[in-house]
Parts: sequence; C-alpha cells; structure tokens
Amino acid sequence: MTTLIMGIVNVTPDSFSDGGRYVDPDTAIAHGLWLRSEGAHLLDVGGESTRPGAERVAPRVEQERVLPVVRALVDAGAAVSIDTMNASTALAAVEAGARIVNDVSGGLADPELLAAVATTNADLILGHWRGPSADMYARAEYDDVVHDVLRELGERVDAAAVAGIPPGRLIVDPGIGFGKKGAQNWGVLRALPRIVGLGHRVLVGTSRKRFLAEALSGDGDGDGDDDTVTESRRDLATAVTSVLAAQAGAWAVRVHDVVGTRDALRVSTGWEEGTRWTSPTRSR
Ligand code: PMM
Repeated sequence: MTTLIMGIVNVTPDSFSDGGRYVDPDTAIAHGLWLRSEGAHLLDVGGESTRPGAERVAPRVEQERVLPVVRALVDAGAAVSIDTMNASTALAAVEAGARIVNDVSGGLADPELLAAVATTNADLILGHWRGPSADMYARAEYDDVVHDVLRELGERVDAAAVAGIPPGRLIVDPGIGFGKKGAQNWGVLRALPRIVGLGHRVLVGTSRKRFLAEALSGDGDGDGDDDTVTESRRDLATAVTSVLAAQAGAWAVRVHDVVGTRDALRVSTGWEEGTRWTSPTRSR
C-alpha cells in the first residue's frame, strides 16, 4: 500500500512553523502547485492556525483566505482538502471543489459541521481533539492516553454516522500535538496499528511539531522549550515519523516538507521491496 503525502498549504499569518509565508493567495497557490509537482497527492489548505495558544478566526476571514487558493488549486487539477473547524467554510470550500474536509476537532468545535458534510460527497477527516488551541494543554490529562484516544475517536466516528456520513467517507487522525504533551504523542504513535485497526483510513500529522523538537533537543518534559531546533532538523524528524507511520499502516501523512518525506517514503519502499530483488551474481 502506498501511503499518500498530504502537502500543507497554510494561508495564515500565524501558523506555528510557516505562519505568514503564504498569506498572499498567489504565493500560497504557487507553493501548493510546487508541492504537487514534487509529489504531494493531496493539498491541505487552511486559513486558521491551530498552533498552541492560537485564537480562533472568524469564518468570514478564514474563507477570504482559503477560497481563492482552493479554487485555483482545484482548477489546476489538484486534490484539495480544506482544513477547517467551521461548517460554513467546509461547505464553501467543497462548493469550490475541495474533496476532503479536514476537521482537527472531529466535529466538536462547530456543532453544524457533521450535518453540513453529510449533505456533500466530500470525505471527512476526524481529528482527536479535546478543545481549542488557546488552552489545549490544560486538557492533556489521560488515564491511559492510547485507550482514551481510541475511545474518543470512536465516539466521533459514531457521531459522524448519526449525522449521516457513510463510514467509507471517514478518515481518522489521532491529532498529534492536539491536547497531548511530549510523551503522550509517542504513546499514541506507537499505538497506530490499533488506530488503523478501527477500520478507517488513518491520517497522521507530525510535521515540525513541538514533541519532535523536544525529542531532538532532549527536552522531553512537554513544556515546549524547543526554539533551538531548526526547521530542517524538524523536517528530518518528520520524514522519519512519516515512514514509521506508513509502516504502521497510515493511509496518508500530512507534511510541510513534501520533498523530504517523499524521498524517505521511497527509501522505505525500496527497503520493503528488497526481498523481491534478485541478486545479479546469483542469477548468473
Ligand atoms: N495539524 C495541524 C493542522 N491541521 N490536520 C490534521 N488532520 N492533522 C494534524 O495533525 C493537523 C491538522 C497543525 O499543524 P500546522 O499548523 O503546521 O498546519
């Protein structure tokens, strides 16, 4: 199974790693097209930052940011997902041609979202989430993080079914970094086969996240003292976690650095297919 690469197109002034770089629609569109040419199978367009501490953005502002970008990327033939927690933005983006709605809150932030998506043909990514980014670490209390995440994801899947979305249109995401501190994220990643075992496609988003920087700097206390770890080091760490996620059965990985992740996945595929290669010396 080939794991898909979802390239990130953040049209935001304040996302935690690339905020401000692609606020201008033309720059965002060019970036998305470049990610696609480098191997992104999907482009995830977002207009609201979910970085730790981020404040919410009005849906009108979010739509002004994302809709021109969604339209242009769809017109260019890209498969686009819309990263939003708002039903109105989800509907407008699907109208503009987005095929997937990516709700990191799993339908919890906007009570209208699941019913809205049910009226479309779009697929829906349900993220594991415990509350807004402004104070999400206050909710990072778990009896057993794997058990709790599995149960809460299952509840979101059930809610989507009640809203009328067929299971085949659902993708689940353990919400790495969302209401989870350092080690809790590793615990969830180690349990990916169990999340895959829920029977839905699984998306994993580790890209440049704080827990990776903590692992690289040796600061694993979950307090986010990670400013010393450069973007390129985070990208390398992301390529590694993306390969491990692929090996655990992830359907797709959501990344900023499409080139690095593409190459890492190619190496991993070569490794896995090695058993099929015949040694030239032996075959002679
Ligand atoms: N992470 C971010 C934003 N959107 N969507 C999904 N499905 N999964 C994620 O892990 C996820 C997401 C935060 O990262 P960013 O601000 O760098 O885009």
